[in-house]
Amino acid sequence: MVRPVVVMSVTAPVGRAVEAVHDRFTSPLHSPRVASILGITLGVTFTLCFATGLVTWWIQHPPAWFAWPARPAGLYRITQGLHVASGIASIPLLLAKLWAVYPHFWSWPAVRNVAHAVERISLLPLVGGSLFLLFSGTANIALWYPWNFSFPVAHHWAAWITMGGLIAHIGAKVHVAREALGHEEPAIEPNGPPPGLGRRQFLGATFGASALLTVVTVGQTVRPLSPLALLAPRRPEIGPQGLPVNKTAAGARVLDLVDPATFRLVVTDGATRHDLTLADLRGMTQRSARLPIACVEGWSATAEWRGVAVATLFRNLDIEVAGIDIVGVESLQPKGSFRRSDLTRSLLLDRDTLLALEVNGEELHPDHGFPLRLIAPNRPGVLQTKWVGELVVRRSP
Ligand code: HEM
Ligand code: HEM
Ligand SMILES: Nc1nc2c(c(=O)[nH]1)N[C@H]1C(S)=C(S)[C@@H](COP(=O)(O)O)O[C@H]1N2
Ligand SMILES: [Mo]
Repeated sequence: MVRPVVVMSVTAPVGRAVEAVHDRFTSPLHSPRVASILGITLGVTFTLCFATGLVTWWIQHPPAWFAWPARPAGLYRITQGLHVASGIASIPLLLAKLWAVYPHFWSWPAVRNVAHAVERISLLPLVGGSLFLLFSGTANIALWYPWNFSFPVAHHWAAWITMGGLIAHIGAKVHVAREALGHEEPAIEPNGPPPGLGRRQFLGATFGASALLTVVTVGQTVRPLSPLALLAPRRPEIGPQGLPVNKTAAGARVLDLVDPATFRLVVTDGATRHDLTLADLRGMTQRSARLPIACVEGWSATAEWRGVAVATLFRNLDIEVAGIDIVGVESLQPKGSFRRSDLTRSLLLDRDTLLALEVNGEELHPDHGFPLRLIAPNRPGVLQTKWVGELVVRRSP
Protein backbone atom coordinates (compact mmCIF):
# COMPACT_ATOMS: atom_id res chain seq x y z
CA MET A 1 0.00 0.00 0.00
CA VAL A 2 1.31 3.47 -0.85
CA ARG A 3 1.47 5.61 2.28
CA PRO A 4 2.90 9.11 2.64
CA VAL A 5 6.68 8.88 2.61
CA VAL A 6 8.06 8.19 6.05
CA VAL A 7 11.11 10.37 6.51
CA MET A 8 13.87 9.15 8.79
CA SER A 9 15.52 12.03 10.52
CA VAL A 10 19.20 12.07 9.80
CA THR A 11 20.31 15.66 9.91
CA ALA A 12 19.00 17.25 13.04
CA PRO A 13 17.05 20.50 12.28
CA VAL A 14 15.60 19.62 8.85
CA GLY A 15 14.88 16.04 9.87
CA ARG A 16 13.03 17.11 13.00
CA ALA A 17 10.95 19.61 11.07
CA VAL A 18 9.92 17.01 8.48
CA GLU A 19 9.26 14.47 11.17
CA ALA A 20 7.10 16.98 13.05
CA VAL A 21 5.05 17.64 9.89
CA HIS A 22 4.67 13.93 9.31
CA ASP A 23 3.58 13.32 12.90
CA ARG A 24 0.68 15.69 12.45
CA PHE A 25 -0.54 13.59 9.52
CA THR A 26 -0.91 10.28 11.30
CA SER A 27 -4.64 10.82 11.79
CA PRO A 28 -6.76 8.09 10.14
CA LEU A 29 -8.61 10.90 8.35
CA HIS A 30 -5.61 11.29 6.06
CA SER A 31 -5.66 7.66 4.98
CA PRO A 32 -6.01 6.45 1.38
CA ARG A 33 -9.25 4.78 2.44
CA VAL A 34 -10.94 8.06 3.37
CA ALA A 35 -9.51 9.72 0.23
CA SER A 36 -10.90 6.86 -1.89
CA ILE A 37 -14.39 6.82 -0.36
CA LEU A 38 -14.75 10.59 -0.73
CA GLY A 39 -13.13 10.46 -4.17
CA ILE A 40 -15.54 7.84 -5.48
CA THR A 41 -18.53 9.76 -4.13
CA LEU A 42 -17.23 12.92 -5.81
CA GLY A 43 -16.67 10.94 -8.98
CA VAL A 44 -20.38 10.04 -8.98
CA THR A 45 -21.69 13.55 -8.20
CA PHE A 46 -19.31 15.22 -10.69
CA THR A 47 -20.25 12.81 -13.48
CA LEU A 48 -23.93 13.51 -12.81
CA CYS A 49 -23.20 17.25 -12.81
CA PHE A 50 -21.22 17.01 -16.03
CA ALA A 51 -23.88 15.00 -17.90
CA THR A 52 -26.79 17.19 -16.76
CA GLY A 53 -24.71 20.35 -17.30
CA LEU A 54 -23.98 19.37 -20.89
CA VAL A 55 -27.71 18.88 -21.46
CA THR A 56 -28.46 22.44 -20.37
CA TRP A 57 -25.58 23.74 -22.49
CA TRP A 58 -26.60 21.83 -25.63
CA ILE A 59 -30.24 22.87 -25.34
CA GLN A 60 -29.09 26.49 -25.38
CA HIS A 61 -26.26 26.06 -27.91
CA PRO A 62 -27.42 23.06 -29.95
CA PRO A 63 -24.78 21.30 -32.06
CA ALA A 64 -26.10 19.96 -35.36
CA TRP A 65 -26.48 16.39 -34.04
CA PHE A 66 -28.37 17.38 -30.88
CA ALA A 67 -32.17 17.35 -30.82
CA TRP A 68 -33.92 17.87 -27.48
CA PRO A 69 -37.47 16.44 -27.51
CA ALA A 70 -40.56 18.35 -26.40
CA ARG A 71 -41.62 15.37 -24.25
CA PRO A 72 -41.67 14.36 -21.43
CA ALA A 73 -42.67 17.88 -20.46
CA GLY A 74 -40.96 17.78 -17.07
CA LEU A 75 -37.65 16.15 -18.09
CA TYR A 76 -35.55 19.32 -18.06
CA ARG A 77 -36.80 20.21 -14.60
CA ILE A 78 -35.39 16.86 -13.44
CA THR A 79 -32.04 17.13 -15.25
CA GLN A 80 -31.38 20.68 -14.09
CA GLY A 81 -32.77 19.99 -10.60
CA LEU A 82 -30.30 17.08 -10.36
CA HIS A 83 -27.48 19.26 -11.64
CA VAL A 84 -27.86 21.89 -8.98
CA ALA A 85 -28.67 19.37 -6.21
CA SER A 86 -25.67 17.14 -6.96
CA GLY A 87 -23.46 20.21 -7.27
CA ILE A 88 -24.54 21.51 -3.87
CA ALA A 89 -24.16 18.06 -2.31
CA SER A 90 -20.56 18.01 -3.63
CA ILE A 91 -19.48 21.04 -1.58
CA PRO A 92 -18.91 19.24 1.77
CA LEU A 93 -17.53 16.22 -0.08
CA LEU A 94 -14.88 18.31 -1.85
CA LEU A 95 -13.88 20.20 1.29
CA ALA A 96 -13.57 16.91 3.21
CA LYS A 97 -11.59 15.32 0.38
CA LEU A 98 -9.15 18.23 0.26
CA TRP A 99 -8.79 18.04 4.03
CA ALA A 100 -8.14 14.31 3.84
CA VAL A 101 -5.40 14.62 1.21
CA TYR A 102 -3.73 17.92 2.02
CA PRO A 103 -0.63 16.27 3.57
CA HIS A 104 0.17 15.08 0.03
CA PHE A 105 0.67 18.68 -1.02
CA TRP A 106 3.62 18.76 1.37
CA SER A 107 5.01 15.39 0.36
CA TRP A 108 8.68 15.32 -0.54
CA PRO A 109 10.31 15.08 -3.03
CA ALA A 110 7.70 17.22 -4.83
CA VAL A 111 8.43 15.42 -8.10
CA ARG A 112 9.87 11.93 -8.26
CA ASN A 113 9.87 11.27 -12.02
CA VAL A 114 8.09 12.29 -15.21
CA ALA A 115 4.98 10.19 -14.56
CA HIS A 116 4.73 11.59 -11.07
CA ALA A 117 5.14 15.13 -12.44
CA VAL A 118 2.27 14.60 -14.89
CA GLU A 119 0.14 13.18 -12.10
CA ARG A 120 0.83 16.16 -9.85
CA ILE A 121 0.28 18.72 -12.63
CA SER A 122 -3.10 17.15 -13.42
CA LEU A 123 -4.15 18.02 -9.88
CA LEU A 124 -4.16 21.70 -10.83
CA PRO A 125 -7.10 21.50 -13.28
CA LEU A 126 -8.79 18.94 -11.03
CA VAL A 127 -8.62 20.88 -7.77
CA GLY A 128 -8.75 24.37 -9.31
CA GLY A 129 -11.54 23.38 -11.67
CA SER A 130 -13.61 21.69 -8.93
CA LEU A 131 -13.35 24.69 -6.63
CA PHE A 132 -14.20 27.05 -9.49
CA LEU A 133 -17.25 25.01 -10.58
CA LEU A 134 -18.72 24.73 -7.11
CA PHE A 135 -18.01 28.38 -6.31
CA SER A 136 -19.26 29.84 -9.60
CA GLY A 137 -22.34 27.59 -9.62
CA THR A 138 -23.28 28.47 -6.06
CA ALA A 139 -22.71 32.20 -6.62
CA ASN A 140 -24.82 32.03 -9.78
CA ILE A 141 -27.83 30.40 -8.12
CA ALA A 142 -27.49 32.85 -5.20
CA LEU A 143 -27.81 35.59 -7.87
CA TRP A 144 -24.39 36.94 -6.95
CA TYR A 145 -22.14 37.75 -9.90
CA PRO A 146 -18.75 38.80 -8.51
CA TRP A 147 -17.08 38.45 -11.95
CA ASN A 148 -17.22 40.11 -15.31
CA PHE A 149 -17.00 37.05 -17.56
CA SER A 150 -19.88 35.05 -18.98
CA PHE A 151 -20.86 32.50 -16.33
CA PRO A 152 -22.16 29.76 -18.68
CA VAL A 153 -19.11 29.93 -20.96
CA ALA A 154 -16.57 29.87 -18.10
CA HIS A 155 -18.50 27.22 -16.13
CA HIS A 156 -18.88 25.06 -19.25
CA TRP A 157 -15.16 25.11 -20.15
CA ALA A 158 -14.14 24.63 -16.53
CA ALA A 159 -16.31 21.49 -16.50
CA TRP A 160 -14.42 19.95 -19.47
CA ILE A 161 -11.06 20.82 -17.93
CA THR A 162 -12.06 19.42 -14.54
CA MET A 163 -13.40 16.20 -16.01
CA GLY A 164 -10.14 15.78 -17.98
CA GLY A 165 -8.22 16.18 -14.73
CA LEU A 166 -10.58 13.75 -13.00
CA ILE A 167 -10.06 11.04 -15.61
CA ALA A 168 -6.26 11.42 -15.30
CA HIS A 169 -6.59 11.33 -11.51
CA ILE A 170 -8.68 8.16 -11.55
CA GLY A 171 -6.09 6.57 -13.84
CA ALA A 172 -3.34 7.50 -11.41
CA LYS A 173 -5.17 6.42 -8.26
CA VAL A 174 -7.35 3.47 -9.18
CA HIS A 175 -4.80 0.94 -7.91
CA VAL A 176 -4.36 2.82 -4.62
CA ALA A 177 -8.13 3.01 -4.19
CA ARG A 178 -8.59 -0.67 -4.98
CA GLU A 179 -5.98 -1.62 -2.44
CA ALA A 180 -7.24 0.80 0.21
CA LEU A 181 -10.82 -0.44 -0.12
CA GLY A 182 -9.88 -4.07 -0.50
CA HIS A 183 -9.35 -4.59 3.20
CA GLU A 184 -10.63 -3.00 6.40
CA GLU A 185 -8.04 -0.73 8.02
CA PRO A 186 -7.54 -1.48 11.72
CA ALA A 187 -9.90 0.69 13.75
CA ILE A 188 -7.48 0.75 16.66
CA GLU A 189 -3.99 2.02 16.01
CA PRO A 190 -1.16 0.05 17.66
CA ASN A 191 -0.36 3.01 19.90
CA GLY A 192 -3.95 3.36 21.08
CA PRO A 193 -6.68 5.40 19.34
CA PRO A 194 -5.37 8.70 17.96
CA PRO A 195 -6.87 11.82 19.47
CA GLY A 196 -9.62 13.61 17.56
CA LEU A 197 -12.30 12.50 15.17
CA GLY A 198 -12.32 8.90 14.02
CA ARG A 199 -12.67 7.90 10.38
CA ARG A 200 -16.30 6.82 10.70
CA GLN A 201 -17.34 10.04 12.44
CA PHE A 202 -15.51 12.15 9.86
CA LEU A 203 -17.18 10.42 6.91
CA GLY A 204 -20.52 10.43 8.77
CA ALA A 205 -20.27 14.18 9.41
CA THR A 206 -19.32 14.83 5.77
CA PHE A 207 -22.17 12.78 4.31
CA GLY A 208 -24.50 14.29 6.93
CA ALA A 209 -23.53 17.83 5.90
CA SER A 210 -24.04 16.89 2.28
CA ALA A 211 -27.51 15.46 3.00
CA LEU A 212 -28.46 18.48 5.11
CA LEU A 213 -27.43 20.97 2.40
CA THR A 214 -29.49 18.97 -0.08
CA VAL A 215 -32.56 18.96 2.17
CA VAL A 216 -32.45 22.73 2.76
CA THR A 217 -32.15 23.56 -0.96
CA VAL A 218 -33.84 20.85 -3.03
CA GLY A 219 -37.29 22.18 -1.99
CA GLN A 220 -36.71 24.81 -4.67
CA THR A 221 -37.73 22.17 -7.18
CA VAL A 222 -39.28 19.32 -5.13
CA ARG A 223 -42.54 20.94 -4.07
CA PRO A 224 -43.33 18.82 -0.94
CA LEU A 225 -39.92 19.82 0.53
CA SER A 226 -40.41 23.51 -0.17
CA PRO A 227 -41.03 24.45 3.51
CA LEU A 228 -37.52 23.14 4.26
CA ALA A 229 -35.86 25.10 1.46
CA LEU A 230 -34.32 27.58 3.90
CA LEU A 231 -31.16 28.15 1.88
CA ALA A 232 -32.76 28.12 -1.56
CA PRO A 233 -32.84 31.52 -3.25
CA ARG A 234 -36.35 30.79 -4.62
CA ARG A 235 -39.30 28.81 -3.32
CA PRO A 236 -41.69 27.39 -5.90
CA GLU A 237 -44.86 28.92 -4.40
CA ILE A 238 -43.61 32.40 -3.47
CA GLY A 239 -44.24 35.23 -5.95
CA PRO A 240 -47.11 36.91 -7.76
CA GLN A 241 -49.82 34.41 -8.78
CA GLY A 242 -48.06 31.77 -6.66
CA LEU A 243 -45.00 31.58 -8.93
CA PRO A 244 -41.46 32.90 -8.46
CA VAL A 245 -40.20 35.67 -10.71
CA ASN A 246 -36.83 35.74 -12.35
CA LYS A 247 -36.86 39.22 -13.91
CA THR A 248 -39.57 41.73 -13.00
CA ALA A 249 -41.30 43.91 -15.57
CA ALA A 250 -39.70 46.98 -13.97
CA GLY A 251 -36.26 45.32 -14.01
CA ALA A 252 -36.66 44.48 -17.70
CA ARG A 253 -37.83 48.09 -18.41
CA VAL A 254 -40.97 46.98 -20.20
CA LEU A 255 -43.59 48.64 -17.97
CA ASP A 256 -43.88 51.71 -20.23
CA LEU A 257 -43.72 49.63 -23.40
CA VAL A 258 -46.68 47.40 -22.62
CA ASP A 259 -50.03 49.00 -23.37
CA PRO A 260 -52.81 46.47 -23.96
CA ALA A 261 -54.70 48.98 -26.14
CA THR A 262 -51.90 49.39 -28.65
CA PHE A 263 -50.23 45.97 -28.20
CA ARG A 264 -49.64 44.03 -31.41
CA LEU A 265 -48.11 40.62 -31.83
CA VAL A 266 -46.14 40.82 -35.06
CA VAL A 267 -45.67 37.56 -36.95
CA THR A 268 -43.32 37.64 -39.93
CA ASP A 269 -42.81 34.83 -42.43
CA GLY A 270 -40.48 36.02 -45.17
CA ALA A 271 -42.13 39.03 -46.77
CA THR A 272 -45.52 38.36 -45.13
CA ARG A 273 -46.35 40.20 -41.93
CA HIS A 274 -49.35 39.83 -39.60
CA ASP A 275 -50.26 42.24 -36.81
CA LEU A 276 -52.54 40.76 -34.15
CA THR A 277 -54.30 42.57 -31.32
CA LEU A 278 -55.03 40.99 -27.95
CA ALA A 279 -58.66 40.68 -29.04
CA ASP A 280 -57.54 38.74 -32.12
CA LEU A 281 -55.57 36.36 -29.90
CA ARG A 282 -58.43 35.95 -27.41
CA GLY A 283 -60.76 35.22 -30.33
CA MET A 284 -58.76 32.14 -31.34
CA THR A 285 -59.25 28.66 -29.84
CA GLN A 286 -57.76 28.75 -26.33
CA ARG A 287 -55.87 25.87 -24.84
CA SER A 288 -54.83 25.10 -21.23
CA ALA A 289 -51.71 23.22 -20.22
CA ARG A 290 -50.12 22.37 -16.88
CA LEU A 291 -46.43 23.04 -17.41
CA PRO A 292 -43.43 23.84 -15.23
CA ILE A 293 -41.11 26.78 -15.40
CA ALA A 294 -37.74 25.12 -14.80
CA CYS A 295 -35.11 27.79 -14.28
CA VAL A 296 -31.49 26.94 -15.14
CA GLU A 297 -30.70 28.06 -11.59
CA GLY A 298 -32.38 24.93 -10.27
CA TRP A 299 -35.79 26.10 -9.09
CA SER A 300 -38.97 25.02 -10.77
CA ALA A 301 -42.71 25.56 -10.34
CA THR A 302 -45.73 24.18 -12.14
CA ALA A 303 -48.72 26.30 -13.16
CA GLU A 304 -51.84 26.09 -15.27
CA TRP A 305 -51.27 28.20 -18.38
CA ARG A 306 -53.92 29.27 -20.90
CA GLY A 307 -53.58 30.91 -24.28
CA VAL A 308 -53.19 30.22 -27.98
CA ALA A 309 -51.10 27.27 -29.15
CA VAL A 310 -48.47 28.40 -31.64
CA ALA A 311 -49.65 25.58 -33.94
CA THR A 312 -53.23 27.00 -33.80
CA LEU A 313 -51.99 30.53 -34.46
CA PHE A 314 -50.03 29.39 -37.50
CA ARG A 315 -53.02 27.45 -38.82
CA ASN A 316 -55.22 30.53 -38.42
CA LEU A 317 -52.66 32.67 -40.27
CA ASP A 318 -52.17 30.05 -43.02
CA ILE A 319 -48.52 29.71 -42.16
CA GLU A 320 -47.22 26.44 -43.55
CA VAL A 321 -45.35 24.62 -40.76
CA ALA A 322 -43.58 22.24 -43.15
CA GLY A 323 -40.22 23.72 -44.08
CA ILE A 324 -39.92 25.91 -40.99
CA ASP A 325 -36.47 25.61 -39.48
CA ILE A 326 -36.89 27.68 -36.37
CA VAL A 327 -39.20 30.37 -35.03
CA GLY A 328 -37.51 33.26 -33.28
CA VAL A 329 -39.44 34.61 -30.28
CA GLU A 330 -38.67 38.26 -29.53
CA SER A 331 -39.59 40.13 -26.38
CA LEU A 332 -40.66 43.76 -26.07
CA GLN A 333 -37.82 43.99 -23.54
CA PRO A 334 -35.34 46.41 -25.12
CA LYS A 335 -32.17 44.64 -24.00
CA GLY A 336 -30.91 41.72 -21.96
CA SER A 337 -29.54 38.30 -22.87
CA PHE A 338 -32.84 36.52 -22.19
CA ARG A 339 -35.02 38.76 -24.39
CA ARG A 340 -35.20 36.23 -27.22
CA SER A 341 -35.37 32.47 -27.73
CA ASP A 342 -35.79 29.96 -30.53
CA LEU A 343 -38.58 27.45 -30.98
CA THR A 344 -37.36 24.23 -32.56
CA ARG A 345 -39.56 22.15 -34.84
CA SER A 346 -40.42 19.60 -32.15
CA LEU A 347 -41.77 22.41 -29.96
CA LEU A 348 -43.55 24.04 -32.86
CA LEU A 349 -45.52 20.88 -33.50
CA ASP A 350 -46.38 20.33 -29.82
CA ARG A 351 -49.96 21.27 -28.95
CA ASP A 352 -48.86 22.61 -25.53
CA THR A 353 -46.44 25.19 -26.92
CA LEU A 354 -48.48 28.23 -25.95
CA LEU A 355 -48.50 31.97 -26.21
CA ALA A 356 -50.07 32.32 -22.79
CA LEU A 357 -52.46 35.11 -21.82
CA GLU A 358 -53.39 33.67 -18.42
CA VAL A 359 -51.84 31.74 -15.56
CA ASN A 360 -53.69 29.92 -12.78
CA GLY A 361 -57.02 31.35 -13.98
CA GLU A 362 -55.92 35.02 -14.03
CA GLU A 363 -54.61 37.42 -16.64
CA LEU A 364 -50.78 37.29 -16.51
CA HIS A 365 -49.17 39.51 -13.88
CA PRO A 366 -46.77 42.06 -15.47
CA ASP A 367 -43.85 40.20 -13.86
CA HIS A 368 -44.93 36.95 -15.51
CA GLY A 369 -44.97 38.52 -18.97
CA PHE A 370 -48.27 40.42 -19.44
CA PRO A 371 -49.78 40.58 -21.96
CA LEU A 372 -48.25 37.55 -23.68
CA ARG A 373 -45.54 35.04 -22.87
CA LEU A 374 -44.21 31.86 -24.31
CA ILE A 375 -44.57 28.65 -22.32
CA ALA A 376 -43.58 25.31 -23.80
CA PRO A 377 -42.89 21.79 -22.52
CA ASN A 378 -39.44 20.50 -21.51
CA ARG A 379 -37.61 23.79 -21.82
CA PRO A 380 -35.20 25.76 -19.62
CA GLY A 381 -36.85 28.76 -17.96
CA VAL A 382 -34.52 31.19 -19.72
CA LEU A 383 -36.16 30.21 -23.00
CA GLN A 384 -39.74 30.82 -21.75
CA THR A 385 -39.73 34.34 -23.15
CA LYS A 386 -41.90 36.95 -21.39
CA TRP A 387 -43.55 40.07 -22.94
CA VAL A 388 -43.52 38.47 -26.40
CA GLY A 389 -43.88 41.07 -29.18
CA GLU A 390 -42.77 39.25 -32.30
CA LEU A 391 -42.46 35.81 -33.88
CA VAL A 392 -40.03 35.47 -36.78
CA VAL A 393 -40.44 32.37 -38.97
CA ARG A 394 -37.17 31.14 -40.44
CA ARG A 395 -37.18 28.60 -43.26
CA SER A 396 -34.25 26.62 -44.52
CA PRO A 397 -33.16 27.89 -47.94
C1 HEM B 1 -13.59 15.94 -7.89
C2 HEM B 1 -13.04 14.79 -7.62
C3 HEM B 1 -11.71 14.60 -6.93
C4 HEM B 1 -10.81 15.51 -6.44
C5 HEM B 1 -10.93 17.03 -6.43
C6 HEM B 1 -9.69 14.76 -5.88
C7 HEM B 1 -8.55 15.33 -5.32
C8 HEM B 1 -7.46 14.62 -4.82
C9 HEM B 1 -6.22 15.18 -4.37
C10 HEM B 1 -5.91 16.66 -4.41
C11 HEM B 1 -5.44 14.17 -3.93
C12 HEM B 1 -4.04 14.29 -3.30
C13 HEM B 1 -2.96 14.31 -4.30
C14 HEM B 1 -2.36 12.97 -4.62
O1 HEM B 1 -2.40 12.06 -3.78
O2 HEM B 1 -1.90 12.83 -5.76
C15 HEM B 1 -6.18 12.94 -4.09
C16 HEM B 1 -5.75 11.68 -3.73
C17 HEM B 1 -6.44 10.52 -3.98
N1 HEM B 1 -7.64 10.40 -4.65
FE1 HEM B 1 -8.76 11.88 -5.35
N2 HEM B 1 -9.94 13.41 -6.03
C18 HEM B 1 -11.15 13.28 -6.69
C19 HEM B 1 -11.74 12.10 -7.09
C20 HEM B 1 -11.24 10.84 -6.84
C21 HEM B 1 -11.81 9.61 -7.34
C22 HEM B 1 -13.02 9.50 -8.29
C23 HEM B 1 -11.08 8.60 -6.83
C24 HEM B 1 -11.31 7.11 -7.08
C25 HEM B 1 -10.48 6.39 -7.73
C26 HEM B 1 -10.02 9.18 -6.01
C27 HEM B 1 -9.05 8.50 -5.31
C28 HEM B 1 -7.94 9.05 -4.69
C29 HEM B 1 -6.91 8.29 -4.03
C30 HEM B 1 -6.87 6.80 -3.85
C31 HEM B 1 -5.97 9.21 -3.56
C32 HEM B 1 -4.68 8.90 -2.82
C33 HEM B 1 -4.89 8.91 -1.36
C34 HEM B 1 -3.66 8.52 -0.58
O3 HEM B 1 -2.73 7.99 -1.17
O4 HEM B 1 -3.66 8.78 0.63
N3 HEM B 1 -10.15 10.54 -6.06
N4 HEM B 1 -7.43 13.24 -4.66
C1 HEM C 1 -22.68 23.83 -6.56
C2 HEM C 1 -22.39 23.30 -7.73
C3 HEM C 1 -22.97 23.73 -9.04
C4 HEM C 1 -24.00 24.59 -9.30
C5 HEM C 1 -24.88 25.32 -8.29
C6 HEM C 1 -24.12 24.69 -10.71
C7 HEM C 1 -25.04 25.49 -11.37
C8 HEM C 1 -25.18 25.57 -12.71
C9 HEM C 1 -26.12 26.42 -13.39
C10 HEM C 1 -27.08 27.39 -12.72
C11 HEM C 1 -25.99 26.19 -14.72
C12 HEM C 1 -26.84 26.80 -15.82
C13 HEM C 1 -26.19 27.96 -16.45
C14 HEM C 1 -27.00 28.50 -17.61
O1 HEM C 1 -27.40 27.70 -18.47
O2 HEM C 1 -27.21 29.71 -17.65
C15 HEM C 1 -24.97 25.21 -14.88
C16 HEM C 1 -24.55 24.73 -16.09
C17 HEM C 1 -23.54 23.80 -16.24
N1 HEM C 1 -22.85 23.16 -15.24
FE1 HEM C 1 -22.99 23.53 -13.29
N2 HEM C 1 -23.20 23.87 -11.31
C18 HEM C 1 -22.48 23.26 -10.31
C19 HEM C 1 -21.47 22.34 -10.46
C20 HEM C 1 -21.08 21.81 -11.66
C21 HEM C 1 -20.09 20.75 -11.82
C22 HEM C 1 -19.36 20.07 -10.68
C23 HEM C 1 -19.98 20.51 -13.15
C24 HEM C 1 -19.14 19.52 -13.91
C25 HEM C 1 -18.50 18.54 -13.38
C26 HEM C 1 -20.87 21.42 -13.83
C27 HEM C 1 -21.05 21.47 -15.19
C28 HEM C 1 -21.92 22.30 -15.84
C29 HEM C 1 -22.03 22.42 -17.27
C30 HEM C 1 -21.22 21.64 -18.30
C31 HEM C 1 -23.04 23.36 -17.51
C32 HEM C 1 -23.53 23.83 -18.86
C33 HEM C 1 -22.87 25.13 -19.18
C34 HEM C 1 -23.69 26.29 -18.72
O3 HEM C 1 -24.82 26.45 -19.22
O4 HEM C 1 -23.22 27.01 -17.85
N3 HEM C 1 -21.53 22.20 -12.90
N4 HEM C 1 -24.47 24.84 -13.65
N1 LIG D 1 -38.08 38.73 -21.84
C1 LIG D 1 -37.60 37.94 -20.86
N2 LIG D 1 -38.15 36.73 -20.68
C2 LIG D 1 -37.69 35.92 -19.68
C3 LIG D 1 -36.64 36.33 -18.84
C4 LIG D 1 -36.08 37.62 -19.05
O1 LIG D 1 -35.15 38.05 -18.35
N3 LIG D 1 -36.58 38.39 -20.06
N4 LIG D 1 -36.18 35.46 -17.86
C5 LIG D 1 -36.38 34.03 -18.12
C6 LIG D 1 -36.04 33.17 -16.98
S1 LIG D 1 -34.38 32.99 -16.61
C7 LIG D 1 -36.97 32.42 -16.32
S2 LIG D 1 -36.51 31.27 -15.17
C8 LIG D 1 -38.42 32.59 -16.59
C9 LIG D 1 -39.13 32.84 -15.29
O2 LIG D 1 -40.47 33.15 -15.53
P1 LIG D 1 -41.33 33.83 -14.38
O3 LIG D 1 -40.57 35.07 -13.96
O4 LIG D 1 -42.66 34.12 -14.94
O5 LIG D 1 -41.39 32.83 -13.27
O6 LIG D 1 -38.65 33.67 -17.48
C10 LIG D 1 -37.80 33.72 -18.58
N5 LIG D 1 -38.27 34.70 -19.53
MO1 LIG E 1 -34.16 31.28 -15.16
